[in-house]
Amino acid sequence: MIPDTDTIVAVATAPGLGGIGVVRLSGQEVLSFALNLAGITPKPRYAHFCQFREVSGEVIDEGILLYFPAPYSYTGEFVLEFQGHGGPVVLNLILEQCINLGARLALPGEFTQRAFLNDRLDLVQAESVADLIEASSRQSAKASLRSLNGVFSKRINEIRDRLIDLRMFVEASIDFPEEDIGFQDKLMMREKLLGINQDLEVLLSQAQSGRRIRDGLSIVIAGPPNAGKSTLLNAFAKDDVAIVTPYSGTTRDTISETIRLGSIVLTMTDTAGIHESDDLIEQEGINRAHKAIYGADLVLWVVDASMPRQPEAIDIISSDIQVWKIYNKMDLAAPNVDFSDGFAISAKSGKNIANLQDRLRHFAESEDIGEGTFTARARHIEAIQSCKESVDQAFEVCDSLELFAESLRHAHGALARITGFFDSEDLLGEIFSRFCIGK
Ligand SMILES: Nc1nc2c(ncn2[C@@H]2O[C@H](COP(=O)(O)OP(=O)(O)OP(=O)(O)O)[C@@H](O)[C@H]2O)c(=O)[nH]1
Ligand SMILES: [Mg+2]
Repeated sequence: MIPDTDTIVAVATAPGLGGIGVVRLSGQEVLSFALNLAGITPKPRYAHFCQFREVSGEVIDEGILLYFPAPYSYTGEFVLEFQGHGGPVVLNLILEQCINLGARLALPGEFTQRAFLNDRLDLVQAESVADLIEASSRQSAKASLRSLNGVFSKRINEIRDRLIDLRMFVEASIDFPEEDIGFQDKLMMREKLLGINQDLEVLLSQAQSGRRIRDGLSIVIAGPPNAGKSTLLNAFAKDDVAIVTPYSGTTRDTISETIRLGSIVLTMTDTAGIHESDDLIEQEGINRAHKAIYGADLVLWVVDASMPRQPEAIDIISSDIQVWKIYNKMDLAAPNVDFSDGFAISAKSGKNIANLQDRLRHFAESEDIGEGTFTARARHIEAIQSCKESVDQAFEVCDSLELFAESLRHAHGALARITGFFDSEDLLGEIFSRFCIGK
């Protein structure tokens, strides 16, 4: 793709009132804007205090002018920043002046897209800029910053380099068949592939954890009807978000709420009670409950502690999904009920809810696996999975060099999609259009 090189402009600070507002310009030629608006030719990376003027000479605002010559700027182009007062009218006046002088209003994410096109950032880093801005918890902000600093990209590139290394060997063997590859070579190839496969598995689980940090954990409340699931959601939300009645089968639609526990953000989803039902509406609710459970990071399986023979989660939920058993209505439970395989609460009175929240917070915090943690998106996970599938495929076809080479090529392509090399414009457009304007 050939980068656009026209000069783009946008208000880089958030809309609304603020002490300071920044109008940012990027392009091949920005010095004329400084001359026209501020009457100076700024020194690189020097804070000039000056007045910003309309063409008529009338002063619009005063503030700091900064100039970053290419390639040492955010976009890798020539960048100019007008830092004035943060009112929308003032900032729009500066913006209008820039547009009158020939700049074009930037599209969402266009500054970061240019940084990517000018090799200032790879795609993972560019995405982490948006993730950092949108971070809803301290944990996800820290992890986004690590992605921005290249922690995730470095891991991908290490595996990519080893794939390239193996590809070079295999392609050379195909191109020069007279140098027959022997048993030892094949053994070496398999060993290298095994190493790559193991690293991909680690990367996949780290990326999945990074995805959970970025999106927040998904906690699903499920269980038999009338156990107090909606009451539990309301206790967490500290609000009557879900309808609670004494009747079984009250909840049909899934109801999701964002829950904050200190610096942790969770999405908590209440679902319809799971049981055999002839009611069409209830059946649909139960289908939705199963779907929510399937996508959950953790299921709180709520049962009524005052009722005998409550269904077990294990009969309903696949074993690879984490489940905590919650005995609700402990206030009504017989004195001899054994809660040792779960956690006893009373959602209605709030008893033990604070303890449950503490445990959930610890569970969420355990996602933070230290300095190596980074944020990842569903797109990255799909690409790593697809790379792994091609590597698995390569194992199966390693008797045929051509097929082996082809599988490695696919694996390489899948990894390259993550950092953005060999990518289609469609994908790039899709990613950058989700940014805010001015970034
Ligand atoms: N005594 C007591 N009653 C509770 C407790 N939690 C919920 N209830 C009552 O149990 C009944 C059912 O509560 P819900 O929260 O609607 O139960 P649910 O699991 O969402 O029910 P469905 O949506 O029908 O599956 C209501 O009358 C609640 O007030 C509790 O801890 N103790
Ligand atoms: Mg309910």
